[in-house]
Amino acid sequence: MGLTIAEKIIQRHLVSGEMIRGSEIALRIDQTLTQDATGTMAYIEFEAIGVPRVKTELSVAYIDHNTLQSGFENADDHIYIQSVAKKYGIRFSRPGNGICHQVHLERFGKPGKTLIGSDSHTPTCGGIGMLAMGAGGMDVAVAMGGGAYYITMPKMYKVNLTGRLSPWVSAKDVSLEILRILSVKGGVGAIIEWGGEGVKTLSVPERATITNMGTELGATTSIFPSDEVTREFLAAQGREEDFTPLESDPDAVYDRVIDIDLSTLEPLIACPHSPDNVKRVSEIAGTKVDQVCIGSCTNSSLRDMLRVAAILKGKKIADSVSLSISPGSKQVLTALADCGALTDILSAGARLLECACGPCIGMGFSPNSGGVSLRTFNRNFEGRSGTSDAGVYLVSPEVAAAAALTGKITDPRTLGEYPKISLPSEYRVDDSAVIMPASAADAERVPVIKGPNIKSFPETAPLPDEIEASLTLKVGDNITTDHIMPAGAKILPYRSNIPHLSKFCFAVCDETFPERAKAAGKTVIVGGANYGQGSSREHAALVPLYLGVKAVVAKSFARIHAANLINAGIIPFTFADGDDYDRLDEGDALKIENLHASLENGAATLVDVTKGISVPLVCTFTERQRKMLFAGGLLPYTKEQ
Ligand code: MIC
Ligand code: SF4
Repeated sequence: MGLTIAEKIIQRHLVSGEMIRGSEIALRIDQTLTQDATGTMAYIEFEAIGVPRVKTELSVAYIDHNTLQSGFENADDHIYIQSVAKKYGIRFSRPGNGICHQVHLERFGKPGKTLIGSDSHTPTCGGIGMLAMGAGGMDVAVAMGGGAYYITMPKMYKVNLTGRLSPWVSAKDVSLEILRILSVKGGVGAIIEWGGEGVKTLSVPERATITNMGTELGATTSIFPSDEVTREFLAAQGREEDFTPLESDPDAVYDRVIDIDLSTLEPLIACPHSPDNVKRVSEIAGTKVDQVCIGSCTNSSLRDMLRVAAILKGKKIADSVSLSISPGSKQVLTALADCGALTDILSAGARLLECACGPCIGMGFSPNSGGVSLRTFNRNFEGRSGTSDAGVYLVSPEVAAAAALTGKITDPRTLGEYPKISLPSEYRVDDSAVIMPASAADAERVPVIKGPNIKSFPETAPLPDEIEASLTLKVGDNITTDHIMPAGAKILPYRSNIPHLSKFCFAVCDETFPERAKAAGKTVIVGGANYGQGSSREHAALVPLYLGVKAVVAKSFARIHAANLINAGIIPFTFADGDDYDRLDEGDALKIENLHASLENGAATLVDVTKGISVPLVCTFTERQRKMLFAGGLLPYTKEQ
């Protein structure tokens, strides 16, 4: 039987398990990346494991999420990360060098290798044929220490592309089309391989936009073949030696095949508040726009920025629109400056922001109240922009630039001829903003610098045999980690301070939750389908742990969040019968007995003491996951080993 691209990489990296869909496999990890918002915690965890040097081929620590430094907190985090990186053999990408995924794609990713990153958009490097996955910080810490990364062997989906994109339609529209077809739950448990003749028409940055946004499908990752286009991109980055060709076998077996004819696609738009709420731009054209933001790890490549510059050239943006541009990396920004495109962008009236995540994670540039914001980003969850009643729409750079000019949602095809751009055959390579670690011989003398904002890890304890807790919070379907542990400029500086962060837990859903959870002592949360979608932030598990959450009972879970809960020693139970969700209410007293035996058997009974009813739960975990839960999480489990 032939193999898919992902199966080929998995086969070469398999440490244990078998490539049987649905069973647990362990993978050797070649590269890791972290960003600052999840990195501080990941490195605290890495230090707790007690390994003197990272054991990966390459590990990079990026600073890109919180670069505002509105107070000492983040500056302290950055210095901590820099010092840890230097000591333990990790490259440090300075703030300003760019967004982790964009920089990693440009400078470090390699076809055929494995990468995990403490950020859910790590699949971006799937655009050059890497098996790249988002993970919790603790999993990244373990991988840096030489440990394997455990996943459930995913199903294999294939998207067959034919044709070629029409003018004014771009990779973002392909992402939105697949979200329209599959929804934010449709990729859960699957790896999505992009293939077919149409692939050849897509450049690496376009492919990376598509693999980046595969995260919004809930997919384990997305991957493109490594072909001539990949070779040319790596050669232009001065690293052709990193190229290896990679394609699936003709008789590879897929669980689902989806056909998309690129030439039939139109400009699309994801409406508030979900990336899968997709419409045609032409359907809602005319809606007044207040703000346009161009950037983020989805659409900040030189290709995207040159396109925007060409559309804006010689024109002025509408008076009523505020336009921000954040190039994805220093390389992109300098290339824009060198060729004069930056002047075209600025002359049109744009505001230039740093090469960082910025508005995507609510770090400034929040929309006006009730405002309409068009963003080339990947997530438009409620409140994520920092303005809870704003309407955030996700669009391509073409649609964003068109709206900036007209002040309305505009089908860009009405703007006339699609301006041509050409990408350089050689990028200006300057890695001076990546600081190399100390040599192994010098490492011992390098001090680790920890400021007062860096608090220790919340305490975990071995699993008792019984949970008696209150149902402190009941939430609906598709709860994101932005609901559980919001980010944004006010909160992000405290990513290394769990006690402080806990004050904002579930603030989007119910501001009283933290106090009520503390008063209850022990809490069970009840959720709907796809609980924990979105970000990889393990804070969405560590903060509940700190607040006394013992278990989450939901209709289904998103992959990374379920892993993060287990890593934190919190049990993710699923309802045996989803209808039981309706029988439980906030405030009920709950009991789950015989936990150890239940976990061994894969089934538990939740007793609602208040109502006098029993609800069957499913808890089928692998042996390793059970051991982790018994030990109280991944850290105590790793130390036990
Ligand atoms: C996001 O896009 O939500 C983030 C911020 O990049 C997160 C990571 C984080 O919460 O720090 C992600 O996607 O994993
Ligand atoms: Fe940064 Fe936004 Fe990308 Fe997350 S999605 S890594 S916040 S740019």
